[in-house]
Amino acid sequence: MKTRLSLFALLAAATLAGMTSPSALAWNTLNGQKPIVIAHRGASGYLPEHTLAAYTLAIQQGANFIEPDLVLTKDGQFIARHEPMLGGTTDVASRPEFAGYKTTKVVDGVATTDWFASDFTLAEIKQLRAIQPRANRDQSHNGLYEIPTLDEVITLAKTHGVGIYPETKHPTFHQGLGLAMEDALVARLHAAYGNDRDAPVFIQSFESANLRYLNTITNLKLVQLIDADDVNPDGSMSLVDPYRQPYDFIVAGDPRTFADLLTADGLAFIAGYADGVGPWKPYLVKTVADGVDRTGDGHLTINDRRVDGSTGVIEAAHAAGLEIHTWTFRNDASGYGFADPQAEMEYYFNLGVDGVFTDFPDTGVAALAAVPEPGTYALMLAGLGLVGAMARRRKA
Ligand SMILES: [Ca+2]
Ligand SMILES: [Ca+2]
Repeated sequence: MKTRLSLFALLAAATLAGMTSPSALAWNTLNGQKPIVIAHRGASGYLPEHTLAAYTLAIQQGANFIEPDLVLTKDGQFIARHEPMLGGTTDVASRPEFAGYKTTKVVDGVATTDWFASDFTLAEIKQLRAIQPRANRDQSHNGLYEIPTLDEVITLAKTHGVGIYPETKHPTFHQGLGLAMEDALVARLHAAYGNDRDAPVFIQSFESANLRYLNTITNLKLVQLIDADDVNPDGSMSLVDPYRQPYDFIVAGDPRTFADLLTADGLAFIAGYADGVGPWKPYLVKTVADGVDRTGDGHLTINDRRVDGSTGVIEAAHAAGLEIHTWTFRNDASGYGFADPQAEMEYYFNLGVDGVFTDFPDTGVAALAAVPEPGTYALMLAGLGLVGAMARRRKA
């Protein structure tokens, strides 16, 4: 008995001295820090996306970062919208005064007929109200909220002490309209946060050239997003235009696909200008077809595949010195192989991602809380060691 107690004390001492695996004492992330929960377009699962109301709810739910996607108005003002088109997320279609603004533009090679933010002044944008774009989500807040500017989002984030994670949307498209995003964005962010790598700011983009340019004008952290068109029935990634490669690569004649950017060479390229990489989540987790009908609908589809650990992308990104933030986690549409959206995020946290984008920040926060804090085991052993030592002392 005495020997066993001493063993506990020894183990505890060894653990505290860091002699055991460092992974038991720190998060499995790039720098051993706790992962972050990024509110994707705000708490967009609950309220119309990219509104101050949706961002505020995300902050109340415990998100570490709020995400404004950015497009430019005719008068060069940044507003938070997922697309340069306004038809899907605002009430513009029901505003006869703006009927004449409906037009066709080519966005990343695709002819698109809609109302475009770049044809509206900020004053006109402020007359619109946000709507919930997903039919399966709560429509009762439609028509209540304005479209926020970047400055309004920054003020909100700084007031509440959370970070911001702005995305430059379609920079090549904007450039073609004579609306360059990068210098203006950096000027705004430096004014608010300073030119500081440790500021609570990540700038993200699906394009590469604009991030490479940003790297020459700011120390703020940059993240290369990695897209795909779909996942094939065999679990492999489907790469079809315009989701096949960064649009600036198409313009420049660079043949590399998004998948190519996740190879060792691709990650080394990204590490030359960015601090992190943001792949769509199916790039990160292996799935296996094992004949089990997990959805119980009598058919075997990609949704029935069993998840089987890391594809190696997380480890390769970390080896290249890159943080890895993945997307998008949704309570009303969990990913292949997962029925429970919280369990899905826990799985990714356990694999070592540095952050997750979710429309439901409360579920993200719950998932993170459900993953055992590193060091818990060491503290438990230390506690047992202490109890053992006290027991021995009483006996003596
Ligand atoms: Ca985004
Ligand atoms: Ca099934």
